[in-house]
Amino acid sequence: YKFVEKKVGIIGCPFNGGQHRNMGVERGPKRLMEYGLIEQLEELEWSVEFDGHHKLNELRPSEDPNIGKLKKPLYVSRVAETVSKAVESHLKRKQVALTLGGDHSLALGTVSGTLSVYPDACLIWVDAHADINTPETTKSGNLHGCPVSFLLGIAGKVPGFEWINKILSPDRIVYIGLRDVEASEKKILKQLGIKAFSMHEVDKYGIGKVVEMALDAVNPKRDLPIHLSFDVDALDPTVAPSTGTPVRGGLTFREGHYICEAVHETGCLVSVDMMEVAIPDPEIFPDIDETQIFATVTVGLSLVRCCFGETLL
Ligand code: EXY
Ligand code: MN
Ligand code: MN
Ligand code: MN
Repeated sequence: YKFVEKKVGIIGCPFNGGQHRNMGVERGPKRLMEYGLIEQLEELEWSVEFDGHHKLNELRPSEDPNIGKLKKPLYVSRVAETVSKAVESHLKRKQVALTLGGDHSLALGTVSGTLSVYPDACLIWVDAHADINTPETTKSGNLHGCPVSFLLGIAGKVPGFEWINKILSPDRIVYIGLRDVEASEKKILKQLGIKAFSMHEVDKYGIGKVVEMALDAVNPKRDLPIHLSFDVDALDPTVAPSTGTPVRGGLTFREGHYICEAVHETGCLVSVDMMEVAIPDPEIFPDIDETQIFATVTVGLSLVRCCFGETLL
């Protein structure tokens, strides 16, 4: 490993404030841990540190009015700042930071934390969505659709978010798996010249070539630290049905795993997010059953294991 020792710090983030569906993304981290994540990483000979799930609901302000369209801006910003410090502290101890979500607004914190320890890190964002709306372009007002714009410094000033000062350059981010990108977001991607491999490119070139091109774009010499932000909704809903915003036509089981295996092989991985695993209440979402939840949690775990060196042979 080029930057870390064989140690991982797990940051459990039961949080749903960046979105409005009541689907239970805040229960993802606990379930991932209950299914044996620590043991699985230890089996791969990692030394694991886990100091319990963060009590993020305690950071919920009593008043949190919308700012423009943005919903729960203060809650999201406080949580992300806390998460950023947690990631930073694990990275400073030469651990890989592994953050379990929770909704993807958490990446405001995880990526900021990574950049504060590794300012030249690059970001691989695996998602059905680009999550690059700005406070001006967002229609939903959900901050899990906006983290990338804040990280790039194109969000403008929003009260509460002043702490975000580590800015990611547009040539250090690459997307894989996109298929539900708003017109406003397409415009931003174009304007900034951001490299993105949608499902169209995955179909055209195959995942092997796409990952190689993605790495060549942001990390040509394979000498920069990598932050991998994996939104489980990048996978096809037949593979990962239990997530807040599923979109048809996604990555297969193997394509998702290939990404994690190839990123692991670079030896550059310093920070991983596994986000948007949802555990819905059967009363509210009767269409999602235990089998689908099981499939989603176990695929999340096996993606993580591949990031930490699990191989097929
Ligand atoms: N683009 C939509 C929005 O801004 O609300 C949908 C975003 C979904 C985000 C999910 C987590 O990746
Ligand atoms: Mn910790
Ligand atoms: Mn996302
Ligand atoms: Mn998504």
